[in-house]
Amino acid sequence: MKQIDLDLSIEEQTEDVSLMDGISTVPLTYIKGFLSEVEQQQIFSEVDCYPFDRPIITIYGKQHPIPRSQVWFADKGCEYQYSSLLISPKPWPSALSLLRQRISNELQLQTNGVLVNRYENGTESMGWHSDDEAEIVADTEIVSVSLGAKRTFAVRHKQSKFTQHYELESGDLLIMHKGMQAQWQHSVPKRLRVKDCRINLTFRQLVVGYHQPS
Ligand SMILES: O=C(O)CCC(=O)C(=O)O
Repeated sequence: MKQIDLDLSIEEQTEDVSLMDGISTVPLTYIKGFLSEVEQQQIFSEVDCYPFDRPIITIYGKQHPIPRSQVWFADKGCEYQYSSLLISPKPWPSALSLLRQRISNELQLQTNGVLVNRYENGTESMGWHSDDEAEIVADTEIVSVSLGAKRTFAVRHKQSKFTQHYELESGDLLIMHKGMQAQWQHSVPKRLRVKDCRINLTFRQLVVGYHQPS
């Protein structure tokens, strides 16, 4: 993830702009309320035990903790590179393993890792980026599931800058399709009025053994 994660002290004021350059369709599928209340509770009851970390990354020569916490759960051999850090996979917790199975059965999408991001409140955020790491299997979908506080998910076309906002609520699911990472960026801007925590799960398919010496 080559992202600019500057922890700006003000909310980012992004505006939706109308159709430009013939770009009308963001390559996304948005399913509201994919998770039942019970599934949400199952995940919430585990989340406090997840081994969250707040990696320090270097931006323009200065060190910054990322403005949220995260943990990477994945199959063996699925190391994940974040900025210059190589993150080893932790074993799947049971509720996320069940959700991975549901995504496979109902959406026919195979994944072998999930990045969990925890935004304590609206002061925490994620900068503009694409999930275009080399270890992600080319042209595979990325499935994003949200829990907890409602937050804006912003997408922006790399060339035209056409921007679209989705107000994601607890239980919502997004599928980022082929073309999304090559042509678009996404972000979770600060929202200072949001006081509650949000959890986001992005299920991905990595090339097994990509970072392991042969
Ligand atoms: O929190 C979100 O909705 C987005 C997460 C994200 O962009 C990522 O994991 O790459």
